[in-house]
Amino acid sequence: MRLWGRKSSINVQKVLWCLAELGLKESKDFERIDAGLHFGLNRTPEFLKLNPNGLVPTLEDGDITLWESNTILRYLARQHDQKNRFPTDIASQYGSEKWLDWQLGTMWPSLRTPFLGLTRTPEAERNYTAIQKAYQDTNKLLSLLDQTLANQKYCSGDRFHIGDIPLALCIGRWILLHQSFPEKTGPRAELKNIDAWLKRLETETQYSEIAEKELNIIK
Ligand SMILES: N[C@@H](CCC(=O)N[C@@H](CS)C(=O)NCC(=O)O)C(=O)O
Repeated sequence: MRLWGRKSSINVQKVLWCLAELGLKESKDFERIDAGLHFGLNRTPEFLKLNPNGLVPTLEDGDITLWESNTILRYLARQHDQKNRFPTDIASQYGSEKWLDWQLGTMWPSLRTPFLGLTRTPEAERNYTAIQKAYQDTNKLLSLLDQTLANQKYCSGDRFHIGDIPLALCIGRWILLHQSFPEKTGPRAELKNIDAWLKRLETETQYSEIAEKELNIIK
């Protein structure tokens, strides 16, 4: 397998975390090539043949080439989960699917405004009103996940699943954004079930190995 993508990308981190859960190791079980941002490579004709979007992550596995990080997680769980790390019963599987789509279609569109605004946009071009509004909207959205986690340990039941991966990485950014720019984001909602779930991820999964400890700010 060959994974294209820089380690600082949230979407590449999703894939690296999943590979780690499956016990697959860089250099031994898969090769990783730094691509994106200052590493470049992702706009070359060769790369665009693999992924016409010119984005990372992109995964090659034999004849199969995949992009879209959440799809890559689904593929890895289906194709490379030899030790039943992720439950395959229908309720767990589709419980997880639901949150994968929610992360991509609902939560990230809200959180990406403060994330890109505060970490990738030059100060003079930032729209602080939009940044704060979107951060506060994300607070409300995350209370939905918090309610689910009041009754179960993980997003799709009592076992960790691929759906937890994108959620936790986004929530890590949501926490770091508030820590780094509290006056720009406004208050961060106190969501105790999410806090407990993050602690669980730290002790029961590879989360701490992958999670960013500080915001990766590119000016
Ligand atoms: N929906 C895509 C989004 C991929 C994406 O936006 N990737 C970003 C990094 S997180 C990228 O490649 N940006 C261009 C770059 O890094 O040069 C996915 O989930 O994989």
